[in-house]
Amino acid sequence: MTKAREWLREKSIVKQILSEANIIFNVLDGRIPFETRNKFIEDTVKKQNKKLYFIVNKVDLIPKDFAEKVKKELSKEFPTILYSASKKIGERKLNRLLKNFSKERKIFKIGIVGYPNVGKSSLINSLKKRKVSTVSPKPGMTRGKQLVKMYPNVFLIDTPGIITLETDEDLILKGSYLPEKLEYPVEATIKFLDKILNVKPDVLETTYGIDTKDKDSYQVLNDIGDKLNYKLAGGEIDLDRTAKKILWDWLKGKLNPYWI
Ligand SMILES: Nc1nc2c(ncn2[C@@H]2O[C@H](COP(=O)(O)OP(=O)(O)OP(=O)(O)O)[C@@H](O)[C@H]2O)c(=O)[nH]1
Ligand SMILES: [Mg+2]
Repeated sequence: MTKAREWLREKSIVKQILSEANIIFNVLDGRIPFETRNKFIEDTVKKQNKKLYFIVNKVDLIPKDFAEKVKKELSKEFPTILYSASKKIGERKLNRLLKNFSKERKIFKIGIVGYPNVGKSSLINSLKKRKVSTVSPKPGMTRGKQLVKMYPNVFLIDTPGIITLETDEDLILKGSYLPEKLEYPVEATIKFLDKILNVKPDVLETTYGIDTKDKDSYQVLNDIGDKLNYKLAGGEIDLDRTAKKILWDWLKGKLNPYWI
C-alpha cells in the first residue's frame, strides 16, 4: 500500500499545482483511460471552477474505434482530445487551442497532471517541438515541477505523476509503479495477467507467440518464460525475471492490452 504520508504529500503537491494553474490538462493513458482518471483532481478542479481537458495520450497503441468510444464516454464529463506524443496525433488540435489562448489578454498557466508514466513530459516535448523535459518508461521520472513557455502569456507546467492511496499491485496495473520496487513481482504479474486474460487474451498471443486457450495466468506466465527462454540454473523457468519483463513491456508500450 502506498503510505498514507506519501499520499498526503502528493495530495498537497496537486493542490498547489491546481491552484497555481488556471487550466488543467489531465493526461490519461489511452490503453487504460478510466483507470488513470483521478477523482481527487477532477473534484478539486470542479470546486475551483477551472477548466479541465482530458488528453487521452498513447492513442497510437490502441485501435481507432476503441479510441473513439473512449472519447465519446469521456466527453460527457470534460472536453476530450485524443493524442499521441510519439505519433503526433491530435497535435494540431492542441496547438490551435494554445494559440487561441495566446490571443487573449491574460496569463494561461496550464497544469499538465496525471498518473506517472502516462506521457506528461512527452506531451510537453511534442508541443514545444524539442526536448525540454526528460522522458522515460520509468514511472516517477519527473520529480519537481517545471514551467515551459509556449507563448508570452501561455505556460505549461510539467508535474510529477500523481497517484492516490492504493496498493502497489493496483499501481502496477496502471503502469505507475517500478517493477523493481515490488516485493512480490510474480503475484502482481499474475493479477495483471488475470486482467488481460479476462479482457484481451489475444494481445498475449500476438506479443509473446503463446497460446492462452484454457490456460490460467500462472500457466501463461510459465509459457511466456519458456518462450523467452528465461531459465534458472536448474532448468526451471525464472518466473521472477519473466514477471518483471512482462511489466516492463507494459510500461514501455510493447505489451498493449486496453480496456474501458
Ligand atoms: N507509444 C507511445 N508511447 C508514449 C507516448 N507518450 C509517451 N510515451 C512513452 O511513455 C513513457 C512515459 O513517458 P513520460 O513522458 O516520461 O511520462 P510522464 O507522464 O512524464 O511520466 P512521469 O514523469 O514518470 O510521471 C515513455 O517511455 C514514453 O516514450 C505516446 O503517445 N505513444
Ligand atoms: Mg514526466
